[in-house]
Amino acid sequence: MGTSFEGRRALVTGITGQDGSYLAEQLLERGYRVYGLVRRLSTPNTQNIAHLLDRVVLLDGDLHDAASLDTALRASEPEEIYNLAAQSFVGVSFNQPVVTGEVTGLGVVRLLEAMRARADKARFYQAASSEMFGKVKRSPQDETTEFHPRSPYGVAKTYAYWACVNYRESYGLFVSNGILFNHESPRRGREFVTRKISDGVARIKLGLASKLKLGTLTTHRDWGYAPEYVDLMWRILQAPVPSDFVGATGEMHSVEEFVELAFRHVGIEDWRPYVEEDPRFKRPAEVDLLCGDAKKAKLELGWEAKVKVPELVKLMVDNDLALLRGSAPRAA
Ligand code: NDP
Ligand code: GDR
Repeated sequence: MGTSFEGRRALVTGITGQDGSYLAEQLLERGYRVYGLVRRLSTPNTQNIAHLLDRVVLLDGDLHDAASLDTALRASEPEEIYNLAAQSFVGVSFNQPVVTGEVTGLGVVRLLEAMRARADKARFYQAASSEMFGKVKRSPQDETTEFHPRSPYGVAKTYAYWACVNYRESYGLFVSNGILFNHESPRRGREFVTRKISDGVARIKLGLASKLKLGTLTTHRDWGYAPEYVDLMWRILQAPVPSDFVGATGEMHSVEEFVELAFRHVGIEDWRPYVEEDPRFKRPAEVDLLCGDAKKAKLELGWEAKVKVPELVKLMVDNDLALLRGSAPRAA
C-alpha cells in the first residue's frame, strides 16, 4: 500500500467491533493516525484490538452522549470519520427497539451535528446496511432499490441513511453511505449466525458440544469477508465526491447451505442429527433474502468482493477449531 496517507487523521467509532478492528489495522498500514471511540463498559471489550492498543488513541465516548462526541472530534481533529458504532444485532433490536433507535439512528445525527460544528471539512462514512432493503422490492438490490426495513434495526439504519443524505444536501458536507451486505470473519460476534455455526460446528467436532440450536434455516444472505468490506469503506471516502455505494458479493446462500458446508468441512456429511430448530432464535418479521449488485463500487472505486462463501466457511471454522484447541492466540 502507498504511504501518501502518512499522518492523515481518522476517527473510527465502533473500533472494538469486527469491522472497526480490521479498519483500524488497514488505516494504520496506510500510515494514518487512528483514533477510536470507545464506550465505558464494566469489563473492557478490547480483544479485537488488543494487538493495536499501542498504535491507536482511544477516546471515551458514546453515541448517546453528544458532548462526548464533540470532545472526541476536538481531540482527534479528523480528516476522515468512520461511523461504525451501532446496536448492530437485528434479533436484539426487537427486544430493545428504543436503545436501537437511540444509538443506530439518532446517534448518527448526534455525530453529524458534532461534525458540522467541529470538523466540517472532514469526510464522513456511515455504515448503512442491506437490512434497509428488508422485504426486497427487486433482486439483486443496488443503490436505486427502494427500502422496506423489517426490524427496529433496519428502521434505525434507514433513518440514519436519510439523515446522511440530508446533511450532504443541506450543508454540503462530505457524507457517504456504504450500503453493505452481510460480511463475516473470525472476529464476528458469536450471536450472528455464521459465527454461531462455525463455533458450534468446531465444538461438535471436538466433542465439546452435541447440538447446534438455530432459528430459521431457509433465509438467504449475500455473505462476504469483512476485511474486504472495510477496504471498500476507505475507498468510498477517497472518491472525488460523496455518494452512496452498495458492497456485496452478488451471490446468495441459505443458512442451511452454510450449515452443510461447515459440517462437511470437518468431515461430517449428515448434519441433521446435530442441528435443532429453536423458536427463540426466530424473529417477528424476517428478511427472507438479500443479494446485492455492487457494479457501481466496481466501476467507480475498482472494488470487488473476492472471498465467497465456501472459502469463508473454511476460514471461519478453521479459526474456531484453532481457538478451541488453544493453538491460536486470537481471531485472525
Ligand atoms: P459490531 O457489533 O461488531 O460492532 C459494533 C460497535 O459499536 C462496537 O465497537 C460497539 O462497542 C460499538 N457501540 C455499540 N453501542 C455503542 C454506543 N452507544 N456508543 C459507542 N459505540 C457503541 O458490528 P460490525 O463491526 O459487524 O459492524 C459495524 C457497523 O456496520 C455497524 O454499524 C453495523 O450495524 C454495520 N453493518 C454491519 C454489517 C455486517 O455484516 N457486519 C453489514 C452492514 C452494516 P462495544 O464493543 O463496546 O460493544
Ligand atoms: P443479519 O445477521 O440479521 O442478516 O444482520 P444474522 O447473522 O443475525 O442473521 C442472518 C440470518 O440467519 C438467520 N438465523 C439466525 N440468526 C442468528 N443470529 N442466530 C440464529 O440462531 C439463527 N438462525 C437462523 C436470521 O434469522 C437471519 O435471517 C447482520 C448484522 O451484521 C447487521 O448489523 C447488518 O446490517 C446485516 O447483517 C447486513
